[in-house]
Amino acid sequence: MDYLIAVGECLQRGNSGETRENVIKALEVGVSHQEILNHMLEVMEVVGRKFKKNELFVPEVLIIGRAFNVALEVISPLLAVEEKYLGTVVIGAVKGDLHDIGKNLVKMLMVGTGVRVIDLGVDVPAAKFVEAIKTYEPDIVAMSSLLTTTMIQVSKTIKEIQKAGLRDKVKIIIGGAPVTNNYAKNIGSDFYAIDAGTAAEIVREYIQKNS
Ligand code: B1M
Repeated sequence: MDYLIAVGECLQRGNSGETRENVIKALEVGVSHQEILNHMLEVMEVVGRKFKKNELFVPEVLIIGRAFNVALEVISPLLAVEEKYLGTVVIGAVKGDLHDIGKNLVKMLMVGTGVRVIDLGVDVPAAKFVEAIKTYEPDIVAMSSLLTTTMIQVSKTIKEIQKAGLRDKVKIIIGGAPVTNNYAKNIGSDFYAIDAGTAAEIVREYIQKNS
């Protein structure tokens, strides 16, 4: 029985219990934790691509993301700190915005690229983003806005990051239904992503080029 292949198959089906079981069995027969993680990340890359092409839908991706996190809990203690993450992303829905389904999808697919994602949650004021940059020193700050009325908060947050002298230290990616590429350019964001798959791809490319 190839437990590594089974990990990938169960993960793709979103079966948390079986994914976890096969991760444990793979470790028992001597597959390295790094090999398991790499395989899981490959699966998440496929998931991201399928989601982008509408071959997978929101509930499926959320279930697969949960299975990924359950399996990651088994592997995490085995990963040395320095090999754990390729980079760090701080993510949140901006002040006044309580929508988190899209943000959580973005987060899950970003985790699937091998980065550490610090999730600040919803209704995140600019000051909290600034504080998080100081604390976690992320490579990228990701902001989600689902309301036309909260788009302005994305711009305000970028200004606050600038005021705090931290703008050069991070790249910024923004998205959410009312946000557009033009808006992103106008307010000085580095990247815009129309959906979670694209956001994860942008992060993957940036981190790979700069790590
Ligand atoms: Co609200 N809501 N909602 N809502 N809600 C919308 C967004 C709305 C379009 C509905 C409508 O009127 N047709 C409308 C916004 C109109 C506008 O401003 N243009 C709206 C409104 C008005 C409101 C309230 C004001 C309603 C009220 O109280 N009068 C209120 C505001 C609350 C607040 O935030 N302060 C409100 C409340 C809520 C609920 C709490 C009930 C609930 C949220 C639950 C939750 O998130 N936990 C809710 C929901 C569920 C929706 C709809 C129905 C679905 C949103 C969703 O999760 N979509 C939505 C209508 C709709 O979209 N059909 C609506 C699925 C999700 C996967 O898509 O979040 O767009 P989405 O994410 C996408 C992309 O946008 C992108 O990737 C994802 C897909 O891959 N993306 C990013 C998102 N973040 C990104 C970040 C990135 C990159 C891409 O980089 C960092």
